[in-house]
Amino acid sequence: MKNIDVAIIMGSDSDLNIMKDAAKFLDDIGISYEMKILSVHRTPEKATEYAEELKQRKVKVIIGGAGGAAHLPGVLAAQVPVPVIGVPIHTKTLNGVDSLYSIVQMPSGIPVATVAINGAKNAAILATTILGISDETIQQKLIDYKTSLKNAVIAKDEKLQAQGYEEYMKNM
Ligand code: RP5
Repeated sequence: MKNIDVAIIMGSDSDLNIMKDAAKFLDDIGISYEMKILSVHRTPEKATEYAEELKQRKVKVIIGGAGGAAHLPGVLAAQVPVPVIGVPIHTKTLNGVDSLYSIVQMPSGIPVATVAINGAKNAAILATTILGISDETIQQKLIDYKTSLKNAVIAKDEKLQAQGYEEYMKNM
C-alpha cells in the first residue's frame, strides 16, 4: 500500500461537496492524499481498521470532516499518533454548531485541531503548514499562496481608491 502525506476522511458522501475543497488545495500544492468515506457510527470496525492502516502507511496528517454527532475526527485522533484536523460540517437542524461542539470539545489528552464550520480549505492549509515544517518546498508554496492573498487585498484597495465605492460595487 502506498504511503500518503494526508488522509481526508469524511463520515458520509453528503460531506463530499465541502471536503472537496481540502482535496483541491492539496492538489494545487502537490501534496499526496487520499479521500475516504468512513463512519465511526455506521462502520465502526472499518474505522478502526483504517486507523491502523494509516499508522502502517506513515500518514503525516489526518483531516476528518463530519456533521451532527461528529465523532469521526476524535476517534481517529484517539488511534493515530499524528495531528488530526477536524472540519465541522454544516447541518440543517443546528447549522453545524452540533458538529463544531462535537469536534472541538475533546477530552484532555486527545486534541483535535478544529477549523470553522465547513472550513475544509483551511484544514488543508493547516495540514500544509504542518508538512511545511520539515519540507522547504512545501513551505515555499505556502508562502507564495499567502503572498497571493496579500497582493489580492492590495489590488482591491488600489481599485477602491481609484474608482470610489459606487463604481467599484457596480463591477462586484
Ligand atoms: C455524519 O452524519 C456525516 O459526517 C454527515 O455529515 C452526517 C449525515 O450523514 P448522511 O445521513 O447524509 O449519510 O456521520
